[in-house]
Amino acid sequence: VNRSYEIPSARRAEVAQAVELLANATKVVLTTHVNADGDGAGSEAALLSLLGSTGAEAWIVNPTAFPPHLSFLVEEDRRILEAGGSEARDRCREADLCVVLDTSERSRVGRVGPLVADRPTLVIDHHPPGNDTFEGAILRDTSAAAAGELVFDVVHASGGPWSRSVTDGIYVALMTDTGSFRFSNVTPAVHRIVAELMDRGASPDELYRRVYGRVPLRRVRLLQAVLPSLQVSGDGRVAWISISGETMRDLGCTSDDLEGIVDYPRELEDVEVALLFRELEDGQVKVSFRSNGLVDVNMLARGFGGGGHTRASGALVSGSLEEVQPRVVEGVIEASRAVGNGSPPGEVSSEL
Ligand SMILES: [Mn+2]
Repeated sequence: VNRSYEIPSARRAEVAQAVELLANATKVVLTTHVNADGDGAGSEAALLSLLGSTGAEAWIVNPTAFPPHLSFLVEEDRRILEAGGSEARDRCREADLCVVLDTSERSRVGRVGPLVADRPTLVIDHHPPGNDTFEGAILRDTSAAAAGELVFDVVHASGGPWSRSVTDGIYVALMTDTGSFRFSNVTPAVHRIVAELMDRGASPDELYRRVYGRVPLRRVRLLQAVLPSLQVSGDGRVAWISISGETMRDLGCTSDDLEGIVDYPRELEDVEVALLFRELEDGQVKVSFRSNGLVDVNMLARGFGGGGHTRASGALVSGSLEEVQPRVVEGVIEASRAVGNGSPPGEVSSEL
């Protein structure tokens, strides 16, 4: 049993290369995918702080706004630049290194892509490569729970310094990408890293409260409005809820506010597939499919013109809620009946 953290040998060379690139860089732009999450933003905050300690000038330039509830992780607000502005354009043009975090795809960094097109890049990512991958140095490990786990390796191999932004940024990256340390991507290494971050000052209860403990009232009102729509199939294996466009409008909710709602039907005992129906403004219904492992919901969603992962997928179906819901529910109940006690189609990934 390995009781202390060691950088996995499979990525040691890539970590060393990343450390060297960062140590030699003088002007660095950090970026991540559109709608930065805790992993992208936390990893950026940690690297920004690490770069500050080496004397490099570093900036965060994201395709969409830095999440306001995570800006406490960044030491200096002025380091976060608006991608559409002239300062961002200038910093990207001067950069001798662009670090792309939590994705390796050009298409995922939106309008930042063209700004850094001819700059040397270092990708730090835990997703499989797509077909539009940045060229340049890559620190990639799909077995890492978060990009933040790889950033931890970089700081570890650099010998610190372990500033508040470093410890808290990496902690938030791991906490958010692992569903607060409960998804199947959690490994002993994740907990060893967390132990080290706590030794160096990270406070789980404080960081949890800052990230998750500030729920806007509209979210609870939404839950209140939506839970009465919960229905369960006769055999208990399929459960679903629906949200009308009117409810979303009346409460001033956006799709961000729906995060986690599908867990209410999904976590019911005996449920194999959970569905969330959301009526859109354009005469379509967005259907989210979640599987607890036995049913491949990627295949199910494909049957309705969508797709995704084996355990999480989605489809846009034309028609009203009243038309679409019974049709999809019927198809899913049928498919879930057809599946016996086979082996699970796949593990849940970090970002469903
Ligand atoms: Mn991630």
